[in-house]
Amino acid sequence: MNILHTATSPFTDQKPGTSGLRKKVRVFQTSHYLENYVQAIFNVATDLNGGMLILGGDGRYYNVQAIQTIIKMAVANGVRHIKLGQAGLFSTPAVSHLIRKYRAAGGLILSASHNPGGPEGDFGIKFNTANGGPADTQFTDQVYAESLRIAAYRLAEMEDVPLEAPAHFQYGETLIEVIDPVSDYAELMEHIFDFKKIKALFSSGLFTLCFDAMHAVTGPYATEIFQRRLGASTGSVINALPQEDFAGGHPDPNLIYAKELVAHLNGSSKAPNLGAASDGDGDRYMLLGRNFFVNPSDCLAVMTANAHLLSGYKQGLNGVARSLPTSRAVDKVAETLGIDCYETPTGWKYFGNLLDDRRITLCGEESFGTGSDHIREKDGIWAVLFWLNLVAIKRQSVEEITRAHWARFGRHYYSRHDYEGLDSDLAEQLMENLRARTETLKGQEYAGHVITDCDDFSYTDPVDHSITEHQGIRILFEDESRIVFRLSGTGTEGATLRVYLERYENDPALHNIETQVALADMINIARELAELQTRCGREQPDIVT
Ligand code: VG1
Ligand code: CO
Repeated sequence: MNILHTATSPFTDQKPGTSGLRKKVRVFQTSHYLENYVQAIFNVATDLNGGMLILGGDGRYYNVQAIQTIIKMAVANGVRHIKLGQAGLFSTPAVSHLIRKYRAAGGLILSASHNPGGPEGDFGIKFNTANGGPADTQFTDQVYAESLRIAAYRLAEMEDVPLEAPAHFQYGETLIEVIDPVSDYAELMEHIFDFKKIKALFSSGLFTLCFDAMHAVTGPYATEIFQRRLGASTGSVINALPQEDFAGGHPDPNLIYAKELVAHLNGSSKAPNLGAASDGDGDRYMLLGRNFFVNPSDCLAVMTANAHLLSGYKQGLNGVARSLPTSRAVDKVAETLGIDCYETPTGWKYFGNLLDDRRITLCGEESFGTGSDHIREKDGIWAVLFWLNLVAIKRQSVEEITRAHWARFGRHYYSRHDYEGLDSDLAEQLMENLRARTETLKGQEYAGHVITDCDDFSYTDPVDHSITEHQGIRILFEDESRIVFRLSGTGTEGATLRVYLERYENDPALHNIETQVALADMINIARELAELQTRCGREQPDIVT
């Protein structure tokens, strides 16, 4: 087979963020842009030469075109075996699982996750290494360095591979296999959870589910698992057909973007008992009970407190971890259980070492992500199955389970305020100003709340001892309230400031306050400290979750 060596010159903006390289579709369509970045990955991940690659994406616009290009590059770069998802589809958790199951050298996931799609939307590439997890910072730094000196890329001269149906093809030395994207993953879920019990729950006639796939990748997974294998009634999975532009929607599973689901759950007494939605690539999820929202930080805490009840986790938990901005609800549980609780920077890649070293079993982020040691990614469908399994055991509603949890451990009121599309320089200056004040803020009092500690979060990985600095400004108050400021690393336009607000309330009589009301003091203090109005001209956040 003829291998073409195409001369190219570097782009200066191929630095991966929190989760891979994410840009506007039209940037990825610039000639050589995709190829340069993919070649940089091949140059760093030398194990792919002679090894196996898992390749697929969330079905968004440009997914299939990018896959065809990457196949030709993989063949030209010596990959021996490529496993492709039928129609180019793989969820992020499924790729993580396939890498581990088939001992692949790595996987490429084409997704910009929860960012909108379509020709005017976003596209992205994530590379996961042999442990199934997102490449670590050391790796992504090398890829970036490589992208800055790239001079040529390789492409095999071959026809497009048909992706429509499972099949095998041999191209030169490379075996290309198109597989059903769901079956391996579904089998793993059956292994972890008690499908018999969940099936009995559905067949009891007392329980219904509504799962919103938001026209993204989880449609086929959810239909197979919830409807076909577990017997949830037809129609339990809505917006199940993956579409290139997510039918014009924003595949971010929160109360704002999953409107249709929220409306279903807030309906009459006939509303479904459990509601869930997932994001573009299926690693995030939102969980709802009837007229009830469980925030992702609480989800992690509830799971940690109850894991021993599930057969898949009955041996107990090694430990748990949460990202810095995630509420400290899980910390209270870990303390009671006497297990370790780690605080990591934002992004799933920081959980990898802790999972590989068997220091933790569960981990999660406030941004609608929870996962366990079954793979090395957060996993939306796994999380929904965890809840279904729990409800099937306890025969209590989502609300009852959560309220009982608060009564035992106290409630952490929690919210994230996002200020989007800020001028990047102004946003940097805002963060710099906070950073400069960390020492002087200690001991000061705001609206009756005394600041006990304040720093710019730095993380030392306990396994490889690598240090990651400047991960967010955290401000801790005497009454266990907390504010965290950080800039997003997944956006494609200007800067997004994220303000994370938290307040702990131990008294069950005070567990029914509306979240934004409960957090009013922290909201005002955050606004004052960040000087948002004077620096960025912003009074109100764009998105509150
Ligand atoms: C956001 C979330 C972070 C998550 C990341 C990737 O990053 O805050 O918790 O790990 O997205 O998730 P940032 O830097 O924008 O805050 V996904 O589902 O987009 O792969
Ligand atoms: Co995602």
